[in-house]
Amino acid sequence: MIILHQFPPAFDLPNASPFCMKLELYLRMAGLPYRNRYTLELHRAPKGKLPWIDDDGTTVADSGFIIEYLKGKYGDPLDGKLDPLRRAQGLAIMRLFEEHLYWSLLYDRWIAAPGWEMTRPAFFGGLAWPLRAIVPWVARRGIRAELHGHGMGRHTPEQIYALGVADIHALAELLGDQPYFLGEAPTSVDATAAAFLANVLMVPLDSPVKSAAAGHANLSAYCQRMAQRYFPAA
Ligand SMILES: N[C@@H](CCC(=O)N[C@@H](CS)C(=O)NCC(=O)O)C(=O)O
Repeated sequence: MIILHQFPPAFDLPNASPFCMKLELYLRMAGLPYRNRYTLELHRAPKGKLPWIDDDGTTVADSGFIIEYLKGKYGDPLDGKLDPLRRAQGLAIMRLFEEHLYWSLLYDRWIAAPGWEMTRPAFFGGLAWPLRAIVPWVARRGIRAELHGHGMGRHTPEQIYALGVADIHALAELLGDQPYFLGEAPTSVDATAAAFLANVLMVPLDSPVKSAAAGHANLSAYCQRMAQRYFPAA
């Protein structure tokens, strides 16, 4: 049995971590049975980040490597028939979400004041005093350092939002009027896309990035479609 180690759900989403939600969505899309193990214990994660899996004693970390592992062991019902061009397009779209849009979301949730007012109680409200005062401060300092290291954190707030908004407009064009990002059938890039878009559109935090996404009817409809298909009770 695949055990999925991920953060506990928050914000009425299957997961407030887009990477954790991506992997759970992939497991559902691929029809693979799994059990959730909700955890905050990053020090037990093989790479110090969530998600990771334990598959009957085999541990794999990082959503991308996990999906490659799952494809190798259980087959590839989602991407198996994609031609090289579609595969390349899927990779480029995935990287846009995970390696660029992600950083403006991180800024919005952890550094901008309205986001932090939402994130702090949602992620740390359950901690006992004095951890409730210390842990969020340490975690936020770490995120600030990561944003600085990446480079996104060196921009002004206006520039960070402009970059996120540009990503959203490009993604809306790429989806166009297709039901899924690579056409008529869902593929693994939709696990990334739906997880990230849900984490923009379905979180109670107003921001220029969310407004831009909400302004694209195709992105909102896509998000609803994926939620109804793969998380019908959520
Ligand atoms: N490339 C990784 C990214 C995972 C990731 O960044 N996870 C974040 C949550 S969204 C995390 O665990 N952060 C904790 C930390 O960095 O301390 C993947 O695809 O799994």
